Amino acid sequence: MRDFRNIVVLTGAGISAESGLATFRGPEGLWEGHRVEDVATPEAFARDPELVQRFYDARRANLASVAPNRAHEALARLDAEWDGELLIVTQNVDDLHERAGARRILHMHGELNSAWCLACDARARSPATLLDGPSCPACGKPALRPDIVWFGEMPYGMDAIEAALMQADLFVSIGTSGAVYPAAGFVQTARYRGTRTLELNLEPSQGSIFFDESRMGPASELVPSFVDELLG
Ligand code: BV8
Repeated sequence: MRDFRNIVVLTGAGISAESGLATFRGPEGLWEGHRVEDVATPEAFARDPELVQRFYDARRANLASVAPNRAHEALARLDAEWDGELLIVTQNVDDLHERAGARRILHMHGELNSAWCLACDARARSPATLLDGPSCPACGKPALRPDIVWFGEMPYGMDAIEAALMQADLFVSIGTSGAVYPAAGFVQTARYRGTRTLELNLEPSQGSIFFDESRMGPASELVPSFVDELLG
């Protein structure tokens, strides 16, 4: 574990599960009581903007009541102490990596705490709720949507992610089911380049077979011991 220089970490909803945030693929495929396609698509927003705004307002409000767990804290320690390259690519829209102190983060699916103005394209810290049509801080128009990458929309930072994967000698996937692309394809990009691949997950993901090594268990246990191994 000690002869790596450049690391890419991919995190998913599983790393925030022990902080109390729901993962996506729970029982009967409901997510916070909704089917994903009813709330996380541009079509859903066009069809029923109020339903979608309420859904994200509730998740944004819930952030205040949860805290980072030992897995987020371990990655923040790695970020602080690792003198090689490190990029934490997260599919999560929560702010738990930041609140744990990590810095080298890329939110490829956007963030609950960011709002995107459909009138002027500006992005800014989101007001607590978007339901009552707050005005955009840049242009003043009441045209703010959640700055979240919905299904069918292009994830953020793909060039930076590809560049980091090209340099990486270690790719670690934490708490993701490997169900959503393009994130689920990163392990194959890494493998193709001969990068070592490690999965830390509660159960085998859909891409488990592509990993050199898979460790099963809760992130709050696996991630701290993995970081201890790396930092020697
Ligand atoms: C795009 C924001 C193209 C929403 C999200 C057919 C084949 C291939 C691809 C597609 C296809 N049909 C459609 C597509 C594309 C689609 C896709 O992949 N669909 C899937 C369903 C098949 N992808 C897209 O649309 C993406 N965009 O492709 O654009 C394009 C090209 C050109 C121009 C324009 C566009 C955009 C995808 C992003 C969607 N937005 N999030 C929101 O959060 O509100 S995705 C959503 O799923 C979240 O980001 C989430 O992170 C992500 C993946 O889920 P996971 O994080 O993995 O969570 P999940 O619950 O699934 O799994 C949790 C895991 O944790 C489990 O394995 C569990 O065992 C584990 N776990 C649980 N507890 C713990 C734990 N592990 C450790 N410890 C624990 N305690």
